[in-house]
Formats: sequence, structure tokens, C-alpha cells
Amino acid sequence: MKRITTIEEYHTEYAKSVKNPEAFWAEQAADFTWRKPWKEVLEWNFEKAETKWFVGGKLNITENCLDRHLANRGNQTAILWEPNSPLEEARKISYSELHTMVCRMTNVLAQNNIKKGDRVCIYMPMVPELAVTVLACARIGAIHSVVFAGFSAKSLSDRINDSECKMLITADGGFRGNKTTPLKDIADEALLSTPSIETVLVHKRTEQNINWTEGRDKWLHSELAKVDANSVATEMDAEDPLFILYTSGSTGKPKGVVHSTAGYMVYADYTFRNVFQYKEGETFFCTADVGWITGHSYIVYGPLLAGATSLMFEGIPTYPDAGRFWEIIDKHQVNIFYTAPTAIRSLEAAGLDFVKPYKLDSLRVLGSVGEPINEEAWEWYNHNIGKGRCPIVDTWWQTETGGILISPLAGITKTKPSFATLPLPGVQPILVDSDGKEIVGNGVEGNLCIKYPWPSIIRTTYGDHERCFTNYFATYKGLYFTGDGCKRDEDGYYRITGRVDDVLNVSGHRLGTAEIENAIDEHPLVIETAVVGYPHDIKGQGVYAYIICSGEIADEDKLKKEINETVTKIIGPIAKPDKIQLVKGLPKTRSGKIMRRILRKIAENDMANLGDTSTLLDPDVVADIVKGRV
Ligand code: 7RM
Repeated sequence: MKRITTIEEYHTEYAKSVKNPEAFWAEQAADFTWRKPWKEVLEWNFEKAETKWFVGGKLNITENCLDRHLANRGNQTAILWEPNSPLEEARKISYSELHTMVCRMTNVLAQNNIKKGDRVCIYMPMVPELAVTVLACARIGAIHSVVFAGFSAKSLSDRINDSECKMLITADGGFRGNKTTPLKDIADEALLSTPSIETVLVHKRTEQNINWTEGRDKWLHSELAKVDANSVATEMDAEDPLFILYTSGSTGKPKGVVHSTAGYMVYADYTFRNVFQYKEGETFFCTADVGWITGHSYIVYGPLLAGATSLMFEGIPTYPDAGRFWEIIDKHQVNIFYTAPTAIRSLEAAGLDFVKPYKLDSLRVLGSVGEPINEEAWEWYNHNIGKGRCPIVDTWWQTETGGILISPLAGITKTKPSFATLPLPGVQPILVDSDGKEIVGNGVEGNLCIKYPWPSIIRTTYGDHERCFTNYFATYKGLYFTGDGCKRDEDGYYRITGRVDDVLNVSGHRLGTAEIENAIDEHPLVIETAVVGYPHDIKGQGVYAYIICSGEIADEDKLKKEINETVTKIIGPIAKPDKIQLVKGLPKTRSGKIMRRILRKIAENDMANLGDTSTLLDPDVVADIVKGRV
């Protein structure tokens, strides 16, 4: 498959993609294995939140990730797995071995009554079997819903119940740094309130003691031993759902973002090859977890569709020390490295002594994703990791977009620190003001929308299409609204400035303020709470919680500890407040709305810009809060 190789070619391809999107994407889709060709490239109506790509086409994405590669690269490593402990041996799984593993796993699913369209929840550590179960679901036509293994029992059961999953695939436990996570214990707690689950498959990883529910729980290795290695992939419609992935929004519970088969496939492959300028035989290392969209698109699907070697790392960047990423890069001769600004900042803080022992000379391209990358981190990454010779691709995208939308093409697009630069072919960004009026020209700032569908755009929010419409297509009529603010500079380059809604980005993890508030409210002493974000050196954003409690609090530290425990229990440790301030009142308008703008300014320590507080019900609370700032 061809990819763009010069900036001139980028501009012509971009122009083609805008002038005739259907012809453009039909060309990109042509080289895949299709069981039946599509009849219509695109049908869409943003006013109904409806998009269909490659209508009438039939395929199975795993035939494109696996079977298609067997003839040419059966013996090439597909998944290169690096364990949590550097003392344990790495695993190299070739395309032909991965094919066999996925086929067996597919047969296990079939034997356990999983059929096309069923939902399967996956709650696993970063082991190859996680990728294998994801692909096995896709092969049989079941809709996978991967839940990040750092989420709590409550988050897991909510997600299982929202999409009525029939099966849960988990592990006894997971290794992360010097800790083990008791995944099966957490799952057992979740399973107390998940009536739809019939079967639980358990992968053995840590060999810790676990409880067992006869009839429901089955060891994955015993199930795999019972089946053979032949499996014919289920024929799927282009628009059949491929997966659900829950993500936080500005209101209440996380929503199940649904992606469908063909459009997602074409776009994951196209963006992987073009953005990173992947060259045959290279090793690609994305440090995300498969529990997030970045892992779905750029550990599993994108690299495998392109026939690359995808490095999957079980552990964390700081174990056994802060040189682990760099050690892995040298050990496995990684060519393309893709990580998050928060990781870059924390490894920068650890100091250069952890970088110096490594050559890093296999690296050709560096990537960044998940949050805005500040100039300082960009320069550090460029200088100390890329040694000034590796282009950095700052890739902007979202769970809902399925793949990268705005990004440089490595080595082709001239980069600028902290700019995602230009839209990829097929992507038509527009900036609008708060009334939805387009902001034209350069040197401007506004809310980022996309005015035309790309193949991997969100199809629906599971079980509630209205919510998909309201969230993404109702704010500005006829446009997909990203929730991000954005600048377009004099060169037409895009710089994402961050969320303009009540969504926080903490260490690259998306969290809704309402979601955290609901969790804090569960503490028996809490009457009311308001959560905002504030700039944090390492995390990008930190969580600042203002809390009103009932009665006099004798031991504030104890209370704060309990609140952290409550949030950890309800959402997971990633959502724990960094700062908790007990307050007597919250700044509210006469209609009872909390004025978050003021709370954000106080959390940022920007007292000069508190703005107009005269419309508040009780202006005095502001002075009290400023005084008690933590
Ligand atoms: C891929 C992913 C999406 C939100 C998005 C932005 C922020 C992501 C960048 C970025 C600035 C970037 N999906 N974001 N990438 N901001 N520059 N390169 O992260 O659904 O979890 O989050 O993340 O605010 O809306 S996500």
C-alpha cells in the first residue's frame, strides 16, 4: 500500500480528499481483503448523528490483521511482548503463531456460547492474551469492551451492565512495577451485580490465590486445550459494531463509544502508516494500555493491519527504574516510539542519568498523544531521546475519532513544538465561536469541530443514540464537536489548547468532573462537592476538590484519606483528588449553579482574574475559599 512521502504529495492528497472524499477513501480501502465489495462508500447525516462507510461491504477485520499476512510474513514477529520484570523473558509471537492463538481463542468463545453481536468484556493486564482475546472477539463477530485494568469493581460492573456483556475475560492478577493487582478479586466483586455474565474466563498470570465460582469460572488454558486451531472468521457487515470503549464526558456516567468494522479498519491502517511513516520491518512501541483507545488503534489494530511488529509492554515507565523505556528501546531496537506527555515529563524529572546509559540509535520517529505537550517537554524529548534527529509527531485525536485526526506526517510536515500541525487527508477541521459561527482565517482561536465524516468517526453511544447526538452533534448544528479549544496560527497550524467542557485530562486519562464529584459524594460526611482541574507539572492537570462536609471535622487528614479511598473504590486510583479543600460554601449563582470558573481560577492561584463575583448568591464565600486554598 502506498503512503504519502513528500509535503507536496500531502497537499495534493489532502485536496483530493476534500474534493472527492468517497473516491479518496475507496482508493485507500481497495487493498484490504473484502468478502464482498461495498455498494456505497459513504452515507451520512450529522443532524441525526448518522454515518455509514463502505455500505454493503462484507469482511472480517482479523482476516486483514492476520490471514492476509500469512503468505508474506508468517514468520515475522507480530507481537513483541516485554514483561513487567526485565528478568522475565520477552515473548516473540509471529504472525502465524498469533493467527493460531486467535483461532484457538475464537473456538473457545464459540464453545462458550459466544455468538456474533454478543458483548464480551475484557479486564486484563498487558499480556499478549489481551490482544488475542480482542482479536478473537473480532473474529467471531462479538463486540469487545475492554475495561482498563486500573478501574475499580464498581467501574467494571457499570460498564458490564451498560452493554449487558455475556462473558468476562480476566486474569488472576496483573504485574505492574513492584505491585500486583488482584484482578480476579476485583472482578468477583463486580460480578456480584452483573446478571448478564454467564461465563468468566481466567488467564493465569500471577498465580496468586483466587476464589472460584464453579460453573461460571473457567481457566483459559484449560479451555484452550480443548479446541483445535482452525477457525473460519465470521462474515461481518462493514457497519457491524467492532467494539465499545467507555470514555468520560462532561456529565454523569462514562459513555460507551461504539466503533464499527470497515471504517475503523481503513482509518487505523491509513493513519498508522502515514503518520509514523512506518517502513516494512520496523518495530513500533506504543506505551499506552490496550484499555484505552490509543492501545486499541496503535498497539493492536493499526500495526497488525500494516503488518508491523508491535511491542507490547506489561509494566510501568519507572520500574525497576526510570530508564525502563530507554532500556526496552535499545534491547528490542525500537524504531518508532509513541508515548504521552505525562510520561515524558515524569521521566524528565527523574533526570538524565536514566537516559545516558542507552544509545537510542534505533529510533527514527517519536510520537506524543493524550494531552497537549508543553514546549519544554517537547524540547527535552526531541533533544535527549530523539537526539535531534527524530521527527516528533504530536498526534491529536479522541476515543470518539477512532484514529489520529490532526498530526504531522513524520519527517514530512515541518513541526513546531506543541502544535499538532495539520489535519490528515480526509479530515476537515473548523473553528467556531460560542454561537457556532465559523471563525475564518489564520491567527485565530475557537472551539474545534469537524465538518465532514472520516471513516472511523463514532457511530453511536451504546444503547443511547440520543446521547451521541446531544454530546457531539447538537452543540453546533451539522458539525461534530470535539470538546476541545484550539488555535490556528499564521501558518494554518493547529494547536490544541485543552478541553472547553467539564472533562479533565489527568496524566492523559480522561475524567469527568461530574463523575469524580459523584464518587466523592458517596462519602457519608460529604454534603456537596465541586471538582475542577488545575495545572500540574507532571500530570498536565491535577484534580482539585472543594468539599462541604456535615458537622465539625476533628481529623481533616483522616477525612481526606477516606475521600481518596472512596474515589479509588468507585472509579479507580487515577481519579483521586490531588488537593482537597474543605469549604463552608460554594460560589453559586442565584439560580443555584456552581460557578466553576471562579473555582478554577482559585485552584490555578490566579486571584487577579476571579472575574465578576457580584452575581453570586453569597459573594463572601469566595473570600473564604481564597483564604483556605491548599
Ligand atoms: C487519544 C486520546 C481525548 C482528549 C482530546 C484532547 C486530549 C489528545 C492530544 C490532546 C492536545 C494532543 N483519546 N488530547 N491528544 N490534546 N494534543 N496531541 O487521548 O479520548 O482519551 O482523550 O485528549 O483534549 O479531546 S481520549
